[in-house]
Amino acid sequence: MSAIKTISSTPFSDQKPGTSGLRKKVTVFQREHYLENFVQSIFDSLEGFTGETLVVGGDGRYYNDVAVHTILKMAAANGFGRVLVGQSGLLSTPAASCIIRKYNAFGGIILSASHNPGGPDGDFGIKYNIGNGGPAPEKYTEAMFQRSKEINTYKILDAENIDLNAQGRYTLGDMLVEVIDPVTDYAELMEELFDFPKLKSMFRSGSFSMCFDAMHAITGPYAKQILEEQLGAPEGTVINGVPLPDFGGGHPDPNLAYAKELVETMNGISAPDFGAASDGDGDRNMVLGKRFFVTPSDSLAIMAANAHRIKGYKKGITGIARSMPTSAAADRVAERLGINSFETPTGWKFFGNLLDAGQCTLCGEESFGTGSDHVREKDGLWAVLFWMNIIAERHQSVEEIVTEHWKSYGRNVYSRHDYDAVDATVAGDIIDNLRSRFVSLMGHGFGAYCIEKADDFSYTDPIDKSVSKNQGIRILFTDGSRIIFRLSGTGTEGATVRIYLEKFEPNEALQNIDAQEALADLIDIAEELSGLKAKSGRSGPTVIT
Ligand code: G16
Repeated sequence: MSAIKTISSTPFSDQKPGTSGLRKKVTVFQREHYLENFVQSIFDSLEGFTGETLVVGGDGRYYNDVAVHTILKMAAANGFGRVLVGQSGLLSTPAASCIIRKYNAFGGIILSASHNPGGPDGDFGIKYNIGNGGPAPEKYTEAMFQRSKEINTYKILDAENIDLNAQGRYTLGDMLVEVIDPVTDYAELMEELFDFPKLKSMFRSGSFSMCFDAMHAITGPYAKQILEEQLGAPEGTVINGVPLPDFGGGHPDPNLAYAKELVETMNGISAPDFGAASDGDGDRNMVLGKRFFVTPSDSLAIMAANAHRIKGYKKGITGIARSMPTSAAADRVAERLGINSFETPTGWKFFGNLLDAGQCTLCGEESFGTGSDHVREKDGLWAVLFWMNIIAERHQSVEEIVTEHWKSYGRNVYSRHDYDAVDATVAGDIIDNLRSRFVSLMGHGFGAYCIEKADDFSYTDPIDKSVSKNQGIRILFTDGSRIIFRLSGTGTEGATVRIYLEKFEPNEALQNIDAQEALADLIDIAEELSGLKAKSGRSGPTVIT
């Protein structure tokens, strides 16, 4: 009989969850009691889970295995009845969401720092998802933070580690542990939503080729099974398909800067028809055509405009939600379809209530995230299959699909400039300074541009009426162009300042212009307003997407 031990510890002051859970350097999580304190703070903030089911899994990054064993023993000591855990402790974020929903679990703990680098000197993260499968809303994360500041003991079972490498049923104290295949449930859901026979015949006929870059992260096994085994894509379609604890030394963020191998392939002379990548935990996606990049904002709009062609969405979509910094391209589609459109703060947790209430079907963010009501997380491979399905239905190239969309709706030219690891005080001062000038900025002209309004985005959730303030500085121009300044909530080093730039181009003749060129004036205005380069001593952004 294993004993439950109560261990004394002292609180840490820095366990405040950010945009998506608690993310810190691995070395921080390795501090004595650090992980345990936070896990106990999660459990102490929840009610009514005795005997219930918890889902546990992570993206396989360094420290995943250690953390999973600790969480299992703490779940047993705290009274959970059953844990479903992915084999080897692996679950992609969307798969975890799918499994929580499918098996009516009480909630889930996902171990990931998403797109942040991994390894002993990299990042680690932990987040709690509620019973709808989605990230815990702010009232939960705030309760966890408050608890973490006062916690002085945690409970853990004194037991041997169970073997997570073999599927099967085990017991830990009174708790049942089921080690499950991480891919099966997710793959079944994808087959319900998309026309697998059609995708299969597209590969079989040789009329379609693709490259999927799993970036040595969690989607490797998912993409290999679904694309290569189930849909018959040639072996080698999935590159970097073996998950590694340090992502092979790479930065598992599917964007033009970090998905280098894929970008080179898609820019080559013999580029396949379609390119895609997903991130560390499998919830982000990047979509590319031959020598053609689809911005995540456009991707959401195009998916919405084509949803009626896709098996799982034929009945129609009720609405589209996007995060505030995401371009307004999706709003134009919602308007034409006569359906709801929502503008929420950054963070997938803000979509949960809208999805649960049936107010929207598709959601998306400029940060390479798209998803729907099939789970309550953004979903990388789902978005890739959605695009493949659009291509199968329309028999057009990615570029043709995007440019036709622009022709029909106009183009929201868009770009994001990131300044990573800026001194946190400097970054905070820049934001405070902008905030203090809202009134004087209104009516201010910069060449052809005139500021109509400047504010700090605030959101009232239409369902539970909760209010989230200070969600990003918006500089809105009279012609509909926007510059947004925001501090990232997912970085672990200094502050990451994000500048989001957007301009609407209705004129077809001007739509094929390079985004940086089209946005050059707004880029200059952003510097004039913020003095970011001058104050941070940087010559330019770390990453442009
Ligand atoms: C997380 C959130 C997203 C958010 C993104 C960027 O993504 O789930 O909703 O858009 O962070 O946040 P920030 O701009 O604050 O860094 P992920 O993929 O890291 O879980």
